[in-house]
Order: sequence, then C-alpha cells, then structure tokens
Amino acid sequence: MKHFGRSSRRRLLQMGAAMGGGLLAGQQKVLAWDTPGKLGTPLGPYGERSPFEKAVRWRRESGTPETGSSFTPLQDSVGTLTPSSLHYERHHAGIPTIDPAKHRLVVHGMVDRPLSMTVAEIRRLPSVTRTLVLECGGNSASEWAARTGPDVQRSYGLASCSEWTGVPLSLVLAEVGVRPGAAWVIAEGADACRMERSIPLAKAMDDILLAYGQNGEAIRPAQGYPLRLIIPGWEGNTSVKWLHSLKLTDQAYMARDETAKYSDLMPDGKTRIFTYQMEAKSVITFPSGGQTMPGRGLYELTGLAWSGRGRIERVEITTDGGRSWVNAQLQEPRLPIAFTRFRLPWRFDGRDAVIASRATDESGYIQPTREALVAVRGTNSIYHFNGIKYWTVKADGTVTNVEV
Ligand SMILES: Nc1nc2c(c(=O)[nH]1)N[C@H]1C(S)=C(S)[C@@H](COP(=O)(O)O)O[C@H]1N2
Ligand SMILES: [Mo]
Repeated sequence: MKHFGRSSRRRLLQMGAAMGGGLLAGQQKVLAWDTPGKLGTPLGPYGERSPFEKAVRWRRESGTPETGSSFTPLQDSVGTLTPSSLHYERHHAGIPTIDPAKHRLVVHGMVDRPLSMTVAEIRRLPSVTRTLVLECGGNSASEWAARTGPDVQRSYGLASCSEWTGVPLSLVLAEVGVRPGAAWVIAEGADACRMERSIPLAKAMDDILLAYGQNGEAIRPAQGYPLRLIIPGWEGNTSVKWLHSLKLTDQAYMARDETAKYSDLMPDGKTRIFTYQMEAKSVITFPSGGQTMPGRGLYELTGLAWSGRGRIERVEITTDGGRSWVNAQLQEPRLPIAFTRFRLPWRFDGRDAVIASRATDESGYIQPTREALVAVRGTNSIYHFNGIKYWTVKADGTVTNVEV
C-alpha cells in the first residue's frame, strides 16, 4: 500500500477496522500472473479507451435528432472531471461544422471601437484556465414530478465538469470600450437557431470566459467549437456555444430562451425570469438507481457535489432515510464551481436502506429538501431543481429511485 498518501492509508485502515480487518475478505487470492506472450497493438495517433469500457451518453431527442440532450453517465464516473467524449450535450439546432479559419467573433453595439476577431486573434490574447461545472438549468427536471427518473444518468446527467481555457471577456470589452448606458451583452451562437441570451454587463466584466480549450485540447464540436462562452455558476443555457456575436445594449432582448424557456412558472401564476444562478446540489452516484449491490459487506459510498456560488464546504450522508447524518470525506482540492467528489465507507448489511446526500457551500447555503423547494416554487417548474436526492437500497441489493 506504499503508493497511497497518508490520509488515504489512514482511511483504508479505518475501513479495515470498520469491518474487523478483512478489507478484501471474500476475494480470491491471485496465485499466478496471467502473462500473455504476444505483442500488443501498435501505437496510435489519437487515444481511445479500452474496448472493455462501455460507459456512454444516454440520448433524449426532443422532436428531431438535432434538438435533443445527451446525458453524462455519472454512475460510471470516477474522480471529478468529465471526459470530453462523455460531456453532456444540449443542442437546439444540431452541431454546426465550423472552420475556425473562417469563423469571426463580432463585438458591436454600444461600444467605441467595434471589433471582428478571428479565433487565432482571440487565442493571442492573455488566457486563463479554470475547472468548472456546466449544468443545464433543466437538469433533474424529472425530480419535480412525482415519478422521478430511474437512474442518476437520466436524472442528473445534464451536468459535467471540464477544464476550460479561454480569454476573459472583460479583457475584450476593455478593448472595444463599452459606452455609458450599456447594461447588457447579447450573446448569439452561429448554429441554425442563432441561440441568444442576454447577460448583465456586471457579470460580463466579472468572470466570463471566451473559451476555446476543453480538457487540454480544442473544445469539441458538440461543446461549441471553435469558441463559446463559459459563464461560471450560471445555468448552462447562458454559456452560448459557437459564439459569433456579442452586442452591447441598454436593454435585455427577452429572447425565446429567456422568456418562453428557462423561466419558472411559480404557484401564484407569476414567472421568474433571468434565474441565472445554479445553487448547491449533490447526488450519490454509488449506489444509485438501476444498480445492484453485488452482496453484503463493506463498500465506499460516493457521489458528486457542486455549487454555482463557490466551493463545497460540507457533504452529509444519511443511510436511514434522513434521521441521522454524518459528514462524508471530500476530495481535495475543492475548486469553486467544480465537481467535488465525496466518499464514505458504508456497510450494506442486507437490510433496506434509504440513502441521500446534502451539500453545503461556502456561502453557507444548504441544499434544501424537495418538499422545501416545492413549498416555495410549486411543481410547475422545469428548471433549477436542486433538492436532496434519496435512493432506496433494497434488501435484495437492488437500488431504485424513491418515488415521492
Ligand atoms: N448556440 C447555442 N448555444 C447553446 C445551446 C444551443 O443549442 N446553441 N444550448 C445551451 C444549453 S441549453 C446548454 S445546457 C449548454 C450545453 O452545453 P454543452 O452541450 O456543451 O454541454 O449550451 C448552451 N448553449
Ligand atoms: Mo440547458
């Protein structure tokens, strides 16, 4: 066990102690290595995963194949990053094929010096790199309904975490010279629907990225190649992909995706709009809906927590339906607005268990119960569900979604 850090070693010892020493009890001893005598496959120009690995995105079409969503298999994820090939996708008009040499970003409207820039020109500017979660405002929409999604992929998979590289938007805005009276930036994508969102100038001056890099290479076509907005902590819809226009205005556009969509009908008949902020949220990924426990014994219960407001401060776990809660271990470093992996040793003793996680972020915000959320927002909402998520582990080892 020499290769484990001191704290991991201590945890393994704790887990060992928790089950009376035999951490690997019941597993067969390896008597001899199976050493194949033939050469492996040759080197390759671009990597692929092992053919034994089968995790894939689950796709939901909304009318046509171009206008759907695909969901990250969170149940298969380890660590805190989402591989680019498994990043969730949400397209309103398919994935355009854009030649970066022909692409332009135009910054215009209430500015002193309008600019048209190539991607190469943007990449020459000082860049920053940040690991950030991107979550669709409609993630976990099924949780508002009485009959919830069957597994963590379908109910939580519209969230992924990547390392993004790009140029701060504030830098480009300083170059063009924002005119007095300008209060909004209207971002528009180059896809067939010309997706538009209105972004308050204060946020544009704060931490928005004109991103061209994802996990160490160019952004994938599905994620907005060659250029997209990355708006930290805000609903994914605002992070406009295939970005080709930024227009400074004194008013919001009231575009389709901020009025008809991505708005929340409240119980009193009024609609909340411009609900940009994503709140603290967490979910247990193992054990989770659709999985089957291989047997009784010691396991590591694990999952992901994140918050649009900053770092995750604490994740508590219940295995008795919410009667008692204990703190999970949090994987360091805990980056703001990024997936934080939590873990807890747990013994499945063959009795029904109702498990859930509850996250607290650095602002002190505590993830609410579904009931508390519904009491304020009713059940007309589609977006911004972040209630505590319960799974039932049945005596026979099957894991299901709790129906409310
Ligand atoms: N131009 C454009 N930008 C877009 C979209 C789109 O359809 N077109 N979808 C939005 C939505 S609803 C979300 S949740 C995120 C999804 O980003 P991803 O596909 O990289 O995960 O992009 C946003 N930006
Ligand atoms: Mo979205």
